[in-house]
Amino acid sequence: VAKPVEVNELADWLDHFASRNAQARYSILVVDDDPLLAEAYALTLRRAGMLVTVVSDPSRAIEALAAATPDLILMDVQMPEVDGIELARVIRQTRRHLSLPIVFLSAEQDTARQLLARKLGGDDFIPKPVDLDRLVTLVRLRAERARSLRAVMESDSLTGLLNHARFKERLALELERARREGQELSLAIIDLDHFKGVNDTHGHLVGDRVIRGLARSLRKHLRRTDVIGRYGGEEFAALLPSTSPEQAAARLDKIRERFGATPFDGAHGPFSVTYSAGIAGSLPHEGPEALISAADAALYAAKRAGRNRVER
Ligand code: GH3
Ligand code: MG
Ligand code: MG
Ligand code: MG
Repeated sequence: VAKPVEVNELADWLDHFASRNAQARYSILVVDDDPLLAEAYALTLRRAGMLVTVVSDPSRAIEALAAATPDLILMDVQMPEVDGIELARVIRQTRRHLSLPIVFLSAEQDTARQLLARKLGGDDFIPKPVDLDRLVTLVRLRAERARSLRAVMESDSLTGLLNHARFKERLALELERARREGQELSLAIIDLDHFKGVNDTHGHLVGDRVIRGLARSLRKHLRRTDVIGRYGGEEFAALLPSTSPEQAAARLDKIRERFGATPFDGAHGPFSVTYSAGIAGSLPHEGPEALISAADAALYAAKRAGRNRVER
């Protein structure tokens, strides 16, 4: 008999993000008017496994940020024409860059200026000349925390999965990638069966626990590269890259069996819940909407055929 689902979900998803972060390559934007220094920092960070973009002309930093959002900006303070502190202030005016860590590299001794730099958007000061070990450690810690924070902000608060908006963004990106690489991609939409009855019988708090239990099951039994979202109330979506609809259906069916055998503590003792799922595979000339519609139609067929099943 399987153990009841535990409730300590926050620790669970923070772990999940941490393990993702452990594998992540942080992308760093280095802004320093001295090209030799900038390259020295870049080399050090690249050796530590990070992806580094160097901008020696600070007026081009905004351009670089428009092209891609890095995990962190490492920036000189004293530069001709553009002042690093002023640049940080401008960067902070963009909503998307509100939580982007900005670390200053500076020989600035004036504590009033240092304070101003923090006030206008800087997160840290690394004194020049820079201790390169310290640079790597600080950049990594800052980038890691910023990523975790962003992941939590973009996730559904009940389950820690991607929220609806973020899932759809990822769907568009992954479809694009699959097309470029000539790979298959499958979408599953998963809906709990007779969930209204679960709430009515056991109450909403128990219902919430079931929703978290399914989130946990999906995370545990899908691959790390699969993308999972809470699509609606008791509805989930999973994106399986490099997976045919047949393979995706087989996988969701195995998870369905396990999940359906998982007991939850109910008002009158243990009970279990089932789900239905619809699967669709991407077609070369169709966009995200067509894929969602096809998976939805398959889900509807699974419901009509009696629930507790996976259709494609
Ligand atoms: P079906 O098998 O056809 O899917 O039946 P169902 O009862 O699951 O479907 P329906 O869409 O009629 O009901 C979904 C229910 O899910 C209604 C709503 O109260 C419940 N629900 C939605 N979001 C949450 C949530 O966050 N927590 C809880 N506890 N219940 C939720
Ligand atoms: Mg300088
Ligand atoms: Mg339902
Ligand atoms: Mg539903």
